[in-house]
Amino acid sequence: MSILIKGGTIVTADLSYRSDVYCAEGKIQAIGENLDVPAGCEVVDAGDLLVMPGGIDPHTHMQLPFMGTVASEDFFTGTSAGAAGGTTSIIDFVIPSPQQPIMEAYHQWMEWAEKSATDYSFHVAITWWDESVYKDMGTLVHEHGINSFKHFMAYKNAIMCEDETLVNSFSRCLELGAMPTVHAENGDLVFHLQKKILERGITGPEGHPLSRPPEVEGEAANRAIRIAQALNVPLYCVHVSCEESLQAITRARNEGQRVYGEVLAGHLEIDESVYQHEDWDYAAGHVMSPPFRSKKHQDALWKGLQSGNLQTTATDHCCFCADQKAMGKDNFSMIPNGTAGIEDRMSVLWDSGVTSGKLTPNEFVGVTSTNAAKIFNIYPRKGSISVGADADIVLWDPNGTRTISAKTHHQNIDFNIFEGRTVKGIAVHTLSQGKLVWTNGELRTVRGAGKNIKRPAYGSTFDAMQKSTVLNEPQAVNRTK
Ligand code: URQ
Ligand code: ZN
Ligand code: ZN
Repeated sequence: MSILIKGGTIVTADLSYRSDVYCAEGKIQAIGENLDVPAGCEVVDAGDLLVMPGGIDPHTHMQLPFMGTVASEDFFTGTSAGAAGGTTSIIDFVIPSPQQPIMEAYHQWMEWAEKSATDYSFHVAITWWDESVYKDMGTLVHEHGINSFKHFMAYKNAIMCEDETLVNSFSRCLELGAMPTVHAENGDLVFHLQKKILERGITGPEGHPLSRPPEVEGEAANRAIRIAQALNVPLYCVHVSCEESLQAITRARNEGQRVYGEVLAGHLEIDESVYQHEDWDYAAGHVMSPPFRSKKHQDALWKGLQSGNLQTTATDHCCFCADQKAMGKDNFSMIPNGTAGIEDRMSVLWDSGVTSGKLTPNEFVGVTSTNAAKIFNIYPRKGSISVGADADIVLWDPNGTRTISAKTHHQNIDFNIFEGRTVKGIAVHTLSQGKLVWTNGELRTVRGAGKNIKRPAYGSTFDAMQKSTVLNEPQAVNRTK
């Protein structure tokens, strides 16, 4: 099976140029003009299209058991919907229940993910701590290609990490050369505020953002950043939603600390007025954490992306249908948190970011694919158009348009936060492992075709950081008397 992508303009994170791309055996075999290809090679006419690395969504939760239910999107339907929008790889999350053996949870998620249509990888959440967790983190890094560990600072009495676990796990990450990541909201504050708001008789979705104001996120982001600084370990902040977190990240980065920030397409484009909507289902459909914020924060997040203080975009694709959201009909804190995004992230970002001039096409590739590949140590296998890279490619029509709707999307959810929005910038063809999985509006994904992507521990970055930690080792004072 080989494919020649002919007549397109290659757009990578660092340059744009006209050339053809020849793919075979799942890899990019050649880039150039007048390429010599075997008889029978399929030719895809890419004239007027941009040839970009397939999107990487570093934050999804397919079929996540959460808040008493299970996310409605599974690994096959979710990766298929991603392909329809130009995304060809996901990094999902293994989230052990507290006291659940980490390796048991890992094997469970690997089994669920076998049905994926495109490639997948995992962050593993550390939701509790003892010596077995310490050991299992080593097994995951050394034997299973895991190089990132997630820490939920929210969700008290469930998967929330106390500071002691953050310190233990971050320290272990440094030993292993793995990236710690955080969901930064102060879970104790959320718990307290939820109680206060419910006591005031506010039970609807409008209570959700009231219980998670920006300072609740800013405090946790800053705390995680300072813990990482004290331990001399890098840090990746997921779904940065407010100015306060961005300021904490920017300050750290300006002081040379290795901190990365991720922003969701939803947080860039959807504002908090959705929670005031008179229709309960509509407001509840937007309940996710951190909540959507005011325009002030959206503007700050865009500036974060433009300035390079935020490096990646994601979706936190975690789908719950109306009947599931209704579990919180009388109490907003029981509404399963999460919504969709994997199919629309790239079009929304192109429509808002590139057509407006906020981002160049090259920067668009950086924030939708290449930066995540680099941060999570799978570049240039992923996130590049280069010989030897996986042939994960999206042929993008910068002038094509589509109108987003739950009635037509491929996501397995009855709601879409971008409902009715007509976006410019669409995926015309998507290739995964060198095969067409989306072409001219038709999904051609195959259940189980996706591969698990092993991500090696970090070498140089961490070696230097580990050494500097040792070099700065405080020396005992030699007191002779
Ligand atoms: O917190 C997360 O990232 C998961 C549980 C998805 N839900 C959400 O509201 N973001
Ligand atoms: Zn989260
Ligand atoms: Zn998440």
